Amino acid sequence: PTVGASLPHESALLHVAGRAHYTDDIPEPVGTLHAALGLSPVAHGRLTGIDLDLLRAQPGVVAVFTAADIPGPNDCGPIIHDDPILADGVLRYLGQPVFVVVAREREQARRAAALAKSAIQFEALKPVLCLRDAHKAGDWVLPPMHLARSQQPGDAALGVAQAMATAPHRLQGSFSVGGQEQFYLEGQISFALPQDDGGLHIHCSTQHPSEMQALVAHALKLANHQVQVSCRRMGGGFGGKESQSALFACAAALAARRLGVPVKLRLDRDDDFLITGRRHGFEFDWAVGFDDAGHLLALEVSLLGDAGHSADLSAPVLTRAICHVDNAYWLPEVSMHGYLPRTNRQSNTAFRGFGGPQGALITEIVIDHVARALQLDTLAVRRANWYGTQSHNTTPYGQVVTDNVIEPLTYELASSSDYARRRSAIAQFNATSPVLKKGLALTPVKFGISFNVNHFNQAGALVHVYLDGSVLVNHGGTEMGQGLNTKVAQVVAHELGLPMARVRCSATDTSKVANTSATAASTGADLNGKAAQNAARQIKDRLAAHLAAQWQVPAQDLRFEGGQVVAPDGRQIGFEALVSQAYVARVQLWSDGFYATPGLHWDRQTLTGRPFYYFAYGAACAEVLLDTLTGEWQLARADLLHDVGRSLNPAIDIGQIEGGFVQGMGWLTTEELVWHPTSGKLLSHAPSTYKIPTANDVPAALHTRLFNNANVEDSIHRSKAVGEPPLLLGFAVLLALRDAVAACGPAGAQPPLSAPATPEALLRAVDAVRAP
Ligand code: MTE
Ligand code: LUZ
Ligand code: MOS
Repeated sequence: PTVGASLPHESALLHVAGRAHYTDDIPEPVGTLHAALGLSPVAHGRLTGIDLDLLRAQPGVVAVFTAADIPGPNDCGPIIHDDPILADGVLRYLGQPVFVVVAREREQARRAAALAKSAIQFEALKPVLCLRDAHKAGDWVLPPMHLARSQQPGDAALGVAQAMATAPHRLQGSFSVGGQEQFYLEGQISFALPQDDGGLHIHCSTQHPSEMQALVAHALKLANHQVQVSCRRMGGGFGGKESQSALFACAAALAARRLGVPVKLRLDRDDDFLITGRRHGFEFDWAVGFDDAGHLLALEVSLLGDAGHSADLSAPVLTRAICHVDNAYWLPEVSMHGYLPRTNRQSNTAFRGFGGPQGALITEIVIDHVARALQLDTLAVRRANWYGTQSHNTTPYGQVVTDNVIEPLTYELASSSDYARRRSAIAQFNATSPVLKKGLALTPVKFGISFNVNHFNQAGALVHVYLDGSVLVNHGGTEMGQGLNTKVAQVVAHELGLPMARVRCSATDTSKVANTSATAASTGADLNGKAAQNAARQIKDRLAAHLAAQWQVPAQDLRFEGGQVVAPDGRQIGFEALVSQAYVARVQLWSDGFYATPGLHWDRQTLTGRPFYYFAYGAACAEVLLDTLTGEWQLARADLLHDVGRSLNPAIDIGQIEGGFVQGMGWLTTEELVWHPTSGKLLSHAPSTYKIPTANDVPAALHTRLFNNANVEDSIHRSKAVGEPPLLLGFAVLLALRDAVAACGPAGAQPPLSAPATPEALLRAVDAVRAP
């Protein structure tokens, strides 16, 4: 069988041998020029001029382009058109691209671009660098979002306030969580090649080729059919190449179009940090009302998402944050207020989880407070609040949870991780260990699958069967290491009953499948798998009809398996032989395929509907050992149990789960973004100062298992999306660290610990809970 088998990633051998071609490995035609971007040296200013003569005089420089050279609109914003390609009039953040310099060699272009400080003339303006200040001033990139749900009749917000007022216990607080750099190993890159008829072919490392095509065409006043965008693979995207590959595609395309020669723009890592946005950091204010058992009777949360200077994808990110505040919990009375303050910083964007992790985290933090206040075990309080299966199963946004497995899943993990025994062993250890403290946490995940922008939930595919019986598959999704091409090839191989070696996925290309959605929201295999299956089925049906007529058997009785087509009476023919016959009989041997997720609806005004096709579930149990003298810590053990439905490829899914967990842990512990408080320069703009997890941070004891649970919805082979949900498994590490810090204080101590929980932050929190 191909579907459900742990087959290696389609490019595994190329990856490990260093032979996989990325955009920068495409051979450069003679005459290729190289671009670099000149960046704003201030966080906020009025752009008064650019010393083009200075730049043009630099060695190797061929041309310099500014906003004035863009033939069409100077805009590369994905939804709202507030994102200039090159600064025009206003400098919005330190690092904003202001000009493109093109030179014979990449190094020459970079040296000239580095003169931006002297070449850019401006009048400095006061930058807004504090989220809370921007919020107080009411300066938001998009209008606020409010959602309240109450069990009382009448005004929901009033009902929640009443439930809060009458709750036996109340707590309130603030919490902040930092942003996160995608740190794709392959940086942003675009390579634009002019065509003889005035069109452009762009090789771009992007999760969204169709949008790159549209934005380039728009900026250059071309028709979409004149712009072809291709991407064979990315060295990671993690959301950072969903919208923000556009600026580089547009800049390279502009230069190539104006000069009539191929132009490549490959960013240096520091520039990538300074130019592009990241995961939105959030600031939360919360209040909770609860009873003696820890039931959350009322919850009020305000969410400030750090949008940066423009909207980018912030609206759907904030929407997803609001739609994940419930995480796995029934919140009978809840009110949420979401805001996107504008600051003079990089524009934040998609990152694995897309606001969901931020929204879900705040409720985990609230529950942690409730459990500590009541001196109950945190898992007991979580358990008291799970969504029900028959009742207590409507989300704040009105979707009924029909596939809830959180209780059996966490029960299984609590047993396999020996939670109860380790909980008491840790209490004993902490009682006699003044310096080293242990902490333990088991946290759940429920993650909604589908784009919350309804119409993005569609996909197309193109399947060719050649005369030798080999199959070439193209679909709208992009490969960023997550194994999408492997899964789609498995689906097609399964459908046609062929071994994997007979099926190949080719590069994503706007000239093959049109108007595709970004490969995002974890929907790659759900959408493109179904579209490719649809295409393969049509070919299979035609082949079956052809053979059925010849053999006088019902077409539906023919089975495609093991490279053969077999009739009930035992007659069989090889796939290749059948294909040759069908060709001679003039049967069409290629097909398109299409899929649109059924049953979704969403009202953007009221924030209600059914935004998600289904939910993916998971849980993680983490144990940490904290040195309270240095703030250093170790992840002693982690147990992960995750629901991928009926797995298309367990090996790939486990890779996604472990990778997501470690990436989530990095976000919440070591990855700290620091901007200079007055200049607004991002100071942590390289791996020297920005610390992502390494192989050494993966615990020796890491137990990952798949939860056996077929999707209740008719997803591709009843599998579930796996790309983003496991990132939320990393919560367990932060909550285990809170647990270890709490162990330094008296019973009921509330560690003042936000995220990322760096060693410095841990030491401050330890001091605070120890203080009398
Ligand atoms: N895995 C790898 N190796 N590299 C990536 O860039 N991106 C993640 C996730 N897993 C990513 C990854 C993100 S943000 C998403 S949305 C999904 O993969 C996208 O792919 P899928 O929809 O095919 O799961
Ligand atoms: N919605 C969503 C989106 O839920 N996830 C995404 O990645 C996304 N991207 C663009 C627009 N809406
Ligand atoms: Mo993923 S953040 O949806 O690209």
